[in-house]
Amino acid sequence: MKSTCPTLLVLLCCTLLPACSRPMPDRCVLTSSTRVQFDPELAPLAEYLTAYLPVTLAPNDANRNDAIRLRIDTALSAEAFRLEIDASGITLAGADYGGVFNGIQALFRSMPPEIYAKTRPERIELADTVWTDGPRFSYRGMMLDVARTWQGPDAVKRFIDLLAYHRINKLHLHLADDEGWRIEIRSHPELAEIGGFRGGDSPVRAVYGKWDEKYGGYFTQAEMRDLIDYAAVRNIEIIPEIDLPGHSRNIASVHPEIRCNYPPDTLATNGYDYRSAWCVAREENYALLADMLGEICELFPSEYIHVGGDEVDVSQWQRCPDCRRLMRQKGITDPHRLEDLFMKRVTEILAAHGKRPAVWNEAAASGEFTRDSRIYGWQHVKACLDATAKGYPTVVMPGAYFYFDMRQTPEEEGHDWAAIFDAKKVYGFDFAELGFSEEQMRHVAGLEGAFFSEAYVSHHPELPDYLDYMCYPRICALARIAWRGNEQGWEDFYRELVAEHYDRMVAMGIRFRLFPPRISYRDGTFTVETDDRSTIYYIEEGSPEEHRYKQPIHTDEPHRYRFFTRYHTARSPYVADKSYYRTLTPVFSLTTSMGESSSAPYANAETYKGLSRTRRACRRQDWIRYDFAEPVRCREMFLQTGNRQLPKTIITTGTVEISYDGQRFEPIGKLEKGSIALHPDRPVKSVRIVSTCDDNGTPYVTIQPPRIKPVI
Ligand code: TNX
Repeated sequence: MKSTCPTLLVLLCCTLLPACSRPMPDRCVLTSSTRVQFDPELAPLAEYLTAYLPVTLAPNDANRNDAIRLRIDTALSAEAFRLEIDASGITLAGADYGGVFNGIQALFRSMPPEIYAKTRPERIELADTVWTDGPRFSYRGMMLDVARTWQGPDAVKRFIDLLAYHRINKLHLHLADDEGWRIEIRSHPELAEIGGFRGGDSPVRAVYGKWDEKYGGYFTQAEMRDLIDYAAVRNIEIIPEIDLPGHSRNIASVHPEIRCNYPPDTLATNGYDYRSAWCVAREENYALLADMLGEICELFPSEYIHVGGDEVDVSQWQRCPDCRRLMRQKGITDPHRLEDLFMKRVTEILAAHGKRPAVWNEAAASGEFTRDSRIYGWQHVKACLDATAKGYPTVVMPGAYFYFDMRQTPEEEGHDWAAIFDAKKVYGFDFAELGFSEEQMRHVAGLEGAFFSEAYVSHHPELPDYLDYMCYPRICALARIAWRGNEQGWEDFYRELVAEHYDRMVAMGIRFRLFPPRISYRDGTFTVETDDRSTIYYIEEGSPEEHRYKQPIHTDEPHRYRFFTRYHTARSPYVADKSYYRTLTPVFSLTTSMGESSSAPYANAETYKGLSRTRRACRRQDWIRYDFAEPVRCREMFLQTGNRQLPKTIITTGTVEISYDGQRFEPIGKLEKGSIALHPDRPVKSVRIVSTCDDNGTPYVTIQPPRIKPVI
């Protein structure tokens, strides 16, 4: 497939081809009198065009010379298109509906970026072009987790629009997980009516986000049907996921009987029930699964239904007398094989509705799983290598390259379990370098990015800032390599991003992330530079006020400055001199009223090497205490409960007391999202966090080492 970038074509035309040096009126010009003609099955696309361009529909008006003509040309390969623009108008032929849609996106890219703002400019003039192109992979996906952070129909439509501009053609919707159930099931309305809301008086506990309030939501089937249609117009297939048999604490809170049959160990954990998996041996479970998956199969037109299969805690099955009996009957000794049995039953349910299963890579680890399935390789590259080697059609999405809930530099927000990476690393994903053979490549269905949303919960879910910042421009890089590959090279793609995609994303209203500015601090002077047309700002410690950076800054207190850039809707992360990040590690001892976990003892935090955990959840009046060997003088002391940047396993509400002599304590503040930043004016001997909540929705409290900034 020949592919040519539009700027290159414009340049080529204008320098080499006489056609383009014709006077202006001879060019293709779109105005409100421009008509769109189309083959009947392309009607939704003609309609789609009218939202962006100043054109009107003209189904039976052939041969007008100012028309846009949308055609099917079956000689092209799947999803490919040929776009021809000249003075006679625009002819766009696609192999199929998707091909024409992809051609429309190519057409948009040869227009001023404002068209994405749907302002329908009055006149658009276009250079002559012949552009033939088609995708590298038939599967170009993005996963959105609406289970952890609920996002309603409007937010998902916006997300779909943005994906469509990038020619992503699959939206994998993570609809059910431990923390939320987001789709109406008519035969069991309680699943969504109860499971769609957590906290407050819901049996679904709050583990993320708000604690004293019941909140959430779910899609009715009518809303979902509307979304499916909306996506289909934009050449996007929605693939639903119900995560089974693990990640099922939500449905187990609504239907506790689906869990394994043994008394849970809830005493030491203040009532927290660990059990999150469906019992494999309980026959009634398959009737419930048949009901709910049956409705999912009827609702979603996708060939594959994603049924999860990741991170199953098999210890629940090992403790269950019924599962143990089943293992003996079947002659299995490895409890992981129970997942094969469960998935086989689920596959039969799907097959009865003409559907195939899609699963996370763990579900196919034994190799027993049906080859009719599609595997989503997420844990690491090796999981993708293994799945393709076994011959499974595989969606490649290892977390270290494609999980956009990962943070992008160490100081930013987000997870870090898979890697810390930005769009450059996404773009650099290279199958050959990573060891995929030609035979394995034949089993690669395509690529997918993912946005898991447990770290989004506290970011005003109603605002797209965090979602956009985490996803863009990483999705631009994903879309490019899924469509074309990365032969163009990073430097060139980066220049294209800045010169073209940035303005497009601004017009789309995306609050995307800019790459950080380059800063240097030498001989008492800060110098800051960018190469992306952005404006540089800085803030000084102790004040939120933003200042324009206009010239180098002279200071002998470099730790007080943080720099960042803005470009319309976009912004970069903060960057600072290394002195800003410097911390002290004074000797201290940690004690709590909740006991010490043997797997994450106090010593982890005391040595500043890791995190500690308590043995149980917190109750009112429980405390955590830090005693420093010597009083500590500092400009800031940050105390944190919970995992870093994740509102989970925290003390949800509490007060903080400080002592300068280790004996007399005085109140100094309240926890916010499990943490507090103190700015003591005297050396500190001890601090104490006191819980004001009964239960924190998780089985323990996590304690981080204190982060103490020196007085400089
Ligand atoms: C792993 S991806 C998970 C999710 C988390 C995600 C966070 C997968 C199949 N399981 O439950 O949300 O990491 O990055």
